[in-house]
Amino acid sequence: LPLPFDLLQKATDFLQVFYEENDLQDLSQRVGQVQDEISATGSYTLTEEELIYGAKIAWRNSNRCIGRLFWKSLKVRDRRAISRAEDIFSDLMEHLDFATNGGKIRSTVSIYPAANSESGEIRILNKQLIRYAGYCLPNGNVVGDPDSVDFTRLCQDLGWESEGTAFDILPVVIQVSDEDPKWFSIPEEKVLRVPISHPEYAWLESMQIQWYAIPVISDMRLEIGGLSFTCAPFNGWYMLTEIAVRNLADAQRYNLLPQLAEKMGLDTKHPRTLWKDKALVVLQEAVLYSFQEKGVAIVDHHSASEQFLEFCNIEQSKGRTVQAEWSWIVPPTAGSTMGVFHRDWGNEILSPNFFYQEHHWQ
Ligand code: HEM
Ligand code: NRG
Repeated sequence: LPLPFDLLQKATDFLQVFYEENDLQDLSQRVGQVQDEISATGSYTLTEEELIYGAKIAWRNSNRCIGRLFWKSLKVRDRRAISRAEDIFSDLMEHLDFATNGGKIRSTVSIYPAANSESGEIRILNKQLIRYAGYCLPNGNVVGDPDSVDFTRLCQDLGWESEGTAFDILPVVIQVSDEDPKWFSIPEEKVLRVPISHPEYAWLESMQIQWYAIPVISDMRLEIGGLSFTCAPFNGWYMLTEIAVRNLADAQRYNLLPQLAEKMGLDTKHPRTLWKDKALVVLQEAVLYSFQEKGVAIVDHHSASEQFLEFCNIEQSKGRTVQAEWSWIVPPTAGSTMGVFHRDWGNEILSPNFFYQEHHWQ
């Protein structure tokens, strides 16, 4: 945790931006108040308005996010009064309902109490609220998501049991300060799943592929005005390539391209037949079609690229310089067909922002 002097500096920097961007008066009065609070208690409390706007700036400042055009419409759930693991879990289920919204996904962040020198910190140990388990078989093969194997083992060590399918939803594991972590199963009705089929290739449905509707990142630290919200899960909607090009296609993830190419009758003996490229396009068509059929929000990478460039134009017109990490912004397929490929940006880390934090279970 920052020293009181650092904290006051960071609080002041944030409040300056908050007051300026919202045309507010009496900044110095508010800074004085925060200074008194820090002197008396070692920390301070953001007003609800400050918290809401701070979370929106954190999204706007996320250098790796291509979805930032919509930063102002982020729904911020102020949940700083909830601190028991059981209560956090049931509130997270409400986050899922609200954000999923039957497929009309609402970008949402839920903010639980800030880390504090007395009460410690609250952590969700999962990378995302909804994610598939991964099981390593004795022969070395993996059932499910290989990226979840270690975390799945942790859940099992805590006493979690499951069916062992390729698409088991992991439990949510919550740790409050130095208590033992507690796990909670997500009721099936909280999880919107999208079965993947293809408008022309009926055989694709028989592969029984699926993905979940909503990515809720649950392991990042939200920093606003020097305060650390170590439990602040957020979601938007998916970009197509995240699911179709990475999660389902990466060799170290679901690795579906060889199976797909086989069904398509492609020659997989030699890379120059471009069988991977062809299978990748079919998988993208299928994921896009399936989400659209189910009425679940998703953005293709070409539209996302245009939206991001619009965000850049708006920011520039407001006198702000966009910071962005090129290698994360440019989508993992068809790169040079998109405007973002032909641009570059500074990559300075501004605050408020979202940061990685140690996974202290590993
Ligand atoms: C990263 C898209 C909403 C914060 C990303 C990535 C994509 C993306 C494609 C790269 C992910 C990867 O390669 O693994 C979108 C879309 C959204 C959206 C389409 C729809 C609204 C949000 C929201 C927030 C956010 C609501 C926070 C309030 C971030 C952050 C990262 C990120 C912090 C970096 C994650 C990391 O470093 O692992 N986003 N995003 N995004 N996004 Fe967004
Ligand atoms: N690539 C990850 C999700 C990372 C964040 N992506 C978003 N965030 N779209 C995956 O599960 O594929 N968001 O807040 O919408």
